[in-house]
Amino acid sequence: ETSEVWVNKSAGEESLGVCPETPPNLLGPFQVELETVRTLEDVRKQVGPLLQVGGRYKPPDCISKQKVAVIIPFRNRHENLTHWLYYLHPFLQRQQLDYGVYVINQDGDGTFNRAKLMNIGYAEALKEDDYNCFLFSDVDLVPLDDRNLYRCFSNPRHLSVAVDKFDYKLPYEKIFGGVTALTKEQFLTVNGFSNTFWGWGGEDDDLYNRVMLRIKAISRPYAVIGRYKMIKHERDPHNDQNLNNVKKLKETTNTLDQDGLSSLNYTVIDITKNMLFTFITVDVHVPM
Ligand code: UDH
Repeated sequence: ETSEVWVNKSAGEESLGVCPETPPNLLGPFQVELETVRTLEDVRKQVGPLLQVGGRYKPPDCISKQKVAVIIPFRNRHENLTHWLYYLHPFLQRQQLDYGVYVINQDGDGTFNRAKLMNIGYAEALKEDDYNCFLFSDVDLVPLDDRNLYRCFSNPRHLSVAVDKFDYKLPYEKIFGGVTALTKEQFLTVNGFSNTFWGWGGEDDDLYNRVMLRIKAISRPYAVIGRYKMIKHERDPHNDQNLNNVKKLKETTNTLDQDGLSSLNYTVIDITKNMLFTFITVDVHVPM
């Protein structure tokens, strides 16, 4: 009898259907309040019992077609991260996503390199599981409508189209920063991000150039759905605007093949998993 019960259980699991195209329990627009000081303990209470170590989740009642690695570039923004986790775990779960959250923490106080951290997140997540979709998100962007699906589409997707800081409008038509989603195949096709944009600016426009050169189209949600609050923060140290990056943007055609996933090198210093995320500290080899 015992074995029969066991067989039924696993058979039951295997007979789960594919998740519906439109998740059934979305809220649409929801309230986001970022004034309250929150702790990781508050977040743990909020996220529900189904989250697995390392910030992993699978919907209990259906099979997700995509496996999404959420990659967050990070250094010293712990308060932002707590808000992000507080809203995003329930959001991703309402969307019935099979996902993992990877926070890629740049070690030391050398010049920040957002794009290289994204490439590292891609590489490290793939060492853990067969992710087929990569959702890249700044730590300070909290979505305001859960119909904005954190999954991949037939073209590389720009999700953060209507941010409060920019008056809920695109600040310029080609913007491709903030939150983006690319399938594994799309990301490989563009050779990932450039690794050589040090300091603030340009790396997201370079990714846009890569996408336009190789894939020729992007997708976006409607602005009424792609709404965000940006968590207020001071300009970080060691991430000054780098005017050299503007010049580099003219060179994407020539640099795309040599500079990206194909040339990525870094050193993992530490990997720590807690209930809410996988925290990977890396030496990005800041040039002297
Ligand atoms: N980030 C960190 N730590 C840092 C720098 C950047 O975690 O020290 C990450 C974080 O995920 C952040 C993302 O990189 O959301 C983008 O960096 P950013 O916040 O500097 O870029 P953003 O455009 O803000 O959000 C710019 C600072 C405001 C000055 C506006 C001038 N145009």
